[in-house]
Amino acid sequence: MRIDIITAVPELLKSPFEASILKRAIEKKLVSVYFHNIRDYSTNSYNQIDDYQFGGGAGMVMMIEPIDKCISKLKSQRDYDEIIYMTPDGTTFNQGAANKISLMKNIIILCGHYKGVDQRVRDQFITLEISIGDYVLSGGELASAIICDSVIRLIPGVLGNETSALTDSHQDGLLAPAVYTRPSEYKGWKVPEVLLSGHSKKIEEWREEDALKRTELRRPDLLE
Ligand code: 6GU
Repeated sequence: MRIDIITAVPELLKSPFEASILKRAIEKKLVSVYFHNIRDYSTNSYNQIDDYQFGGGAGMVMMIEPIDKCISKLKSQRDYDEIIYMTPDGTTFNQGAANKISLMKNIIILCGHYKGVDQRVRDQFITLEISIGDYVLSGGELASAIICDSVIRLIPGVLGNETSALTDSHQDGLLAPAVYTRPSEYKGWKVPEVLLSGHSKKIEEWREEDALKRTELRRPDLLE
């Protein structure tokens, strides 16, 4: 998979890809991530990428021309499955969307800033608009890092144990059950007996029950 990220603030975005699981996925060539600084596509001598909005009002708007130049160049080099715009008024991201994106070959992610981008960018180039929740961030950069993290860890070979992504919270519509490790007793606090029993069918039943109980308690909306 190839991910091209277009941003005005690449510094805000790079470090998550330089450590841990994402770094290893890139090193193993299971994914390639390229950062494109929108300022490099500015067409005037001030490196301007935003301007006042027509009709007046507070906040700058990202101009169409630098974004057009960047997206058009990328599109001339390969086909893209989706051109995604990160915006608080997009469709709320979830595990289902992550699963779907993880199957794609090439995607572009455009990070909005300021008041957002000129509407014509959205009308002409964008195929998918994503929000990560009902709150406002100062830009799409951190949101796009979240999308990339959730998508990249689903690519086969990225996680050491292939099955572990399948047992995540949300992957089957339920929250994940509680987990424990050694010691089996600490300051008198015990691990549930069944997990120490070696009885795999009973353990599986306990986990299913715990997942359901947790979901009812914490996220009843998921069961509707
Ligand atoms: Cl994708 N961008 C911004 N700026 N704020 C957000 C968001 C995205 N998702 C939730 N809040």
